[in-house]
Amino acid sequence: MGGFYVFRVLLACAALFSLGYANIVDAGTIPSLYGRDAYVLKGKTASVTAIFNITLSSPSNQTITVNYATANDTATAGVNYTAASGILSIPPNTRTATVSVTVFGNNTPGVDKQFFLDLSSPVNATLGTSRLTGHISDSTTSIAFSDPLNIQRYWFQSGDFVGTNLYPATGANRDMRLADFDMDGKLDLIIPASHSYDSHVWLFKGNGDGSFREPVSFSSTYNVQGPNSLAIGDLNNDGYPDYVVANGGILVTDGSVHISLNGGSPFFVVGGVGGFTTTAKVLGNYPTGVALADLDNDGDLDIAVSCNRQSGASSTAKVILLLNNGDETFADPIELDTGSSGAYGIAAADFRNLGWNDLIVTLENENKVLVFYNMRTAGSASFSAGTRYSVGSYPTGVAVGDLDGISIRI
Ligand SMILES: [Ca+2]
Ligand SMILES: [Ca+2]
Ligand SMILES: [Ca+2]
Repeated sequence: MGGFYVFRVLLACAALFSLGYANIVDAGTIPSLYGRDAYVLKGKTASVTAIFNITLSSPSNQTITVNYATANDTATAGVNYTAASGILSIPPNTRTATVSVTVFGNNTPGVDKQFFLDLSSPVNATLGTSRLTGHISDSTTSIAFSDPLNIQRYWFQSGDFVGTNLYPATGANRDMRLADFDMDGKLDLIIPASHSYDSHVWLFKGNGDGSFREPVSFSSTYNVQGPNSLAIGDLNNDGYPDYVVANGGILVTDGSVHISLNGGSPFFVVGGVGGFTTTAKVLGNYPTGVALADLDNDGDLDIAVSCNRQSGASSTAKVILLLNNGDETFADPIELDTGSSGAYGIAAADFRNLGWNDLIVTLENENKVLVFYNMRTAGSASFSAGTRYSVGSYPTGVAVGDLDGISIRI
C-alpha cells in the first residue's frame, strides 16, 4: 500500500515536469510575426513602392512562412495600387522580410487614401500583427495664397510644389486665414479683399479634399470697407471661431473694425451670410492690423487694433483696444499712443512669461517695432508707454511664436 502511494506521487511529479518543460520550449522557440505600416507619397506620374517590413520577435532556426494579401479600404486595387498576394518566406536565422506593393501615380489632387495588407496562416510562427495599413499620402501640407486677382492653392507632391487657381476674386486680397468655421472638421478659408467701392470678405467652405465651394461674401452691407487684415478667435467662448476685420475705410475718419460672431447655424449659402452676427465699431485712424488676445486676464479674448494714420487732433498713429465685456459686447475704445507717424502690423504675446499678454506693433516709418508691456493691473488693460526696438527697413507684418524652443530668455 505504502509503495503504491509513493508511485502515484512520483507519477504526478513527472507529469507536472513534463507539462512545464513543453510550455517553456513552445514559448522560447516559436516567434511572433510583427509588421509595420507602410507610408508613401503618391507620385505625380510614376508609381512608387509601398514597403511593409515584417519582423520576427526572436530568431528561429526554421523557415517561417506567412500568407499575405492586400485588401481595399479607401484605396482601390487596380485604381490606386496593384493587388498583391502570396506567401512570404523568412529563411532560418533571418529576422526580417518585406512585402512590396505598387502604388500608382497621377497628377490629380485628391484626399489621402489607404489599403490593408492582411497576414494569415503562419507556419512555425504566431501572428503578432494580422492587419497592416498602407498609407498613400496625396499631398502633404498645402498652402494657399492670393494675388490681387486670384486665390491659389499649392500643395507639396513628390518633392515639388504644384498648384491651381481656386477662385478668381476681385479686389486686392490683403490677408487670408484658415479656420473651421462650421465645425465640420474641414478647414475653411477667409479672405479680406479691399476695393475702393466694392470691398468684400470672402468666405470659402472647405470640402476637405483641397477644393472649396463657391464663396459667400460680406460686403459694405456688413460694414466691410477697405479691409486690410483679419484675426480669428472664439470671442464669446462658445466653441465656434469668430473673426474680426480691420477696415481701413475709404476715408481716414471712417475706419472701423467689424466683429462677426459665429452663431453656428448654416451660413455657407451662396449669396447669404446667415449665421454670423456682425457689428461695427467705428474707430477712425485707418486700421491696418488686428490681434485677438486676453489683455486684461479675465478669460475672454479682447481686440487690439493697430491704426496707421492720425485723425482729428491726434498727430500720431494709435493702437486701439476693445475690451470684451463677456456678453458679446465690447467696451469703449482705449487708445495707446505710438508716438509715430505710422503703425501697421500688430501681435500679442506674453514676452516675459508672466501670464499677461504684451503687444508688439510695427512702426513702418521708423524702421522699428514698439512693444507695449502689460502693467498687469487686475480688472483693466494697462500698458507701458512702449519701448522701441530697431529692425529692418519699413516693417509692416509681425508674427510671434516660440521659434527656438526657449520660452524665457534673460
Ligand atoms: Ca469647415
Ligand atoms: Ca464664438
Ligand atoms: Ca479679456
